[in-house]
Amino acid sequence: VEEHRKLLSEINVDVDRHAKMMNMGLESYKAQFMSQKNRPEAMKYFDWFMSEIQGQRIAEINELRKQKKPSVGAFCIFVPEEIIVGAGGACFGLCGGSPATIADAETELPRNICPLIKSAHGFKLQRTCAYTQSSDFIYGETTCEAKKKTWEILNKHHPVHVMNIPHMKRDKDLKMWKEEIIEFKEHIEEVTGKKLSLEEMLEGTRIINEKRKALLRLDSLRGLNPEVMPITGKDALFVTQMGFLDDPKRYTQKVNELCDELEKRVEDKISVFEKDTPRLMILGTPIAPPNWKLHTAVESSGGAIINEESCIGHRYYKDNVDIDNIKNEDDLMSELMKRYSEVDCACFTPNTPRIDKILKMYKDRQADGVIYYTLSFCHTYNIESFLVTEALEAAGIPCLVIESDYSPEDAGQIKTRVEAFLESI
Ligand code: BJ8
Repeated sequence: VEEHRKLLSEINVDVDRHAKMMNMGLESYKAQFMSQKNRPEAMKYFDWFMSEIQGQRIAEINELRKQKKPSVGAFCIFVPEEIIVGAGGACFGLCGGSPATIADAETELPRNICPLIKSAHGFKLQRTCAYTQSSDFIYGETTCEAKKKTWEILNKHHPVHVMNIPHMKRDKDLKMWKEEIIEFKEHIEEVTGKKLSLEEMLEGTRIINEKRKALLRLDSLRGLNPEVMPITGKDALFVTQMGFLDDPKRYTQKVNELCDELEKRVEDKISVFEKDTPRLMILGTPIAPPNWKLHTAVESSGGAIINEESCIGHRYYKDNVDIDNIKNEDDLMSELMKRYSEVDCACFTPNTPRIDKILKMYKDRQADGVIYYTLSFCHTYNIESFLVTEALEAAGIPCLVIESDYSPEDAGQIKTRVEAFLESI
């Protein structure tokens, strides 16, 4: 513990405030997760990871930094993490899910923007996130108005590298996107002072492909068999959230161990939900830790969440990079661009593949309903909900739309609406 405190002050964390924040987070985790019945044994690793989330993992990242490996904090799944991992470095998510930093953020940012951005910005101002403090630079992108303008302010406190992500997917947009990926790679080379080889980047891509495969395996195990649901949605969400912080090789191994156990549970018909529990899909904006409000509301009201169509969810792991026919660096950059352009974020216009995917997911999973979840003031997802719910209605799929921020105040109201929705399906 003393060593951790020493490291935290070396990276300029406000150690006392950080300790208070961590205690609050751990208490909330204990109350919401440890009280669940019949959890898989393999969740013990993830419970341990939670207890070391700003401890051992931070020590590992800073060890890499000492070896001049890159350390990159990101806010979006468009970050080409294959390149960072290929350089032997660490890539981690900084999206904020806590209300505790928002008041500080509002000293620099308007109140009426998305809480995910405000929460993360507040962590930087408070110096209470050891990941932010451990990053050589923060990866930013031009997906939404709130993000791209916040980078200009965040850059006053921490170096930010912005990638220009197009809002359409025409050939000329994709060409520019590929150039941005090349520029990102060059930026990593500048940070490390070392050229990256094709083999290194391919190795990084293999590692991340394996991680995405393991998450897809988890997604199938929890969602595709209506007879047996071997893990709660809340636990599966937490596992997915930790994928944005943990070392990718170790994490992949642990997710696969969890999947082995879940496969056995399916064989033995061990379900954590009663028969006929309504099975819901969540669609929409990312659910960053410690934002577990919706999952807690649904699963304490008699529903089960069987997947998240979100960037902390299916949108993150649904596609892999095809590396079978890569002969040179240019081929790899093209394949990375292809893979990233499959992401169906609401920042794109048009974004119809997202609707087709949702309808297919619903059918494959034989779900009973969906909740379209938008963070307050996220205009792209909020507006796109009209088109998504219209398609759902036409297909006869029950849907509840929830818009919320991180304050605990609407938790009761959300629960009431969820209960009414569950009764109606
Ligand atoms: S690929 S969803 S991670 S941009 S910050 S858009 S919630 S107003 S996070 Fe995102 Fe990349 Fe798209 Fe995924 Fe809305 Fe908030 Fe903006 Fe947000």
